[in-house]
Amino acid sequence: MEVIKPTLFDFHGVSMSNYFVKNWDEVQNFKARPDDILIATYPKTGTTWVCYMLDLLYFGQTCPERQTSTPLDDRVPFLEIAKPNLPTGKELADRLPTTPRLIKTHLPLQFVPKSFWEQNVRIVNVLRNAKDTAVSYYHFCRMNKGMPDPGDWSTFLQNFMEGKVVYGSWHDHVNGWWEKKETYPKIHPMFYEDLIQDTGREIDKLCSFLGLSRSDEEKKRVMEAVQFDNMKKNEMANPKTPAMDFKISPFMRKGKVGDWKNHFSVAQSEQFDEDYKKKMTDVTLQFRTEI
Ligand code: PPS
Repeated sequence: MEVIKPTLFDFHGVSMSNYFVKNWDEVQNFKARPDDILIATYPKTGTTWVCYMLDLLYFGQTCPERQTSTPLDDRVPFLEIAKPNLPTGKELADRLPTTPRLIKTHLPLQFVPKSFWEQNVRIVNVLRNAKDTAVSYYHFCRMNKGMPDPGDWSTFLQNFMEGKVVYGSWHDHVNGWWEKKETYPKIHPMFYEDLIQDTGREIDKLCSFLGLSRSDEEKKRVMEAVQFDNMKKNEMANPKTPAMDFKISPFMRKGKVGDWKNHFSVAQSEQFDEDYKKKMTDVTLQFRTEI
């Protein structure tokens, strides 16, 4: 069935589109388990990268056939997604046979089902600088019929700054998750830029957050598999749906820090920085826009 290009609407104060809120009640009533791991991110910040990393760290050795038999999207369901004629993310999560269950979400903090907090679930929060996120999001909306029409780059950028994109304001999303860490210590932030700079170090930190002991050899294997070029070639490790037109833009597009410089004009960059300063006042949260 053809996917109808969705529109944006205000949903409890956040811009959303139908496929991500259609299953709202079911999602809100999701029953998390204490050993679940939630990967919580704003879109386009490295979610798929970290999902794959986690899947390999947990199941790469014990269940290698999973790597070739099951697409990553089914191994790590997208909790709130509800697309026509497909199982919902919530159904896929309920059906997961693994322990732990790896579950991904792009929900802003205030929309996360309460059972995750009640069960004291460990959360990996992936973060990426706003400029590269905006660029990646723009190309994703261009190629994905499941996302609202982005318009041209300057229109999209303006909307991104105003939070008029699916999942709302990057600034609010990121600030919300960052602040939560103060009262909920089981959140592990991972910066995309750090991952690019030293994947091995970030895998070590992730393992220590999760209490996982993995041999150097195993971690090396994971590091190799999650490299951009290897993931790009691996059809099971990144999304592929009829809604996505890779001729317009691949999902694994560039995987770089600083691609924003190829998109932002000087005036756009200055305006963005001005706006950013007003919204991002917590000095403990620093992003790198180049490395
Ligand atoms: S989504 O659709 O919101 O889940 O997208 P998400 O996975 O969060 O982000 C997609 C961007 O992450 C890049 N990516 C990677 N970069 C470096 N190395 C690896 N292994 C990797 N895997 C995914 C992907 O290319 C998208 O970024 P851009 O800038 O568009 O290339």
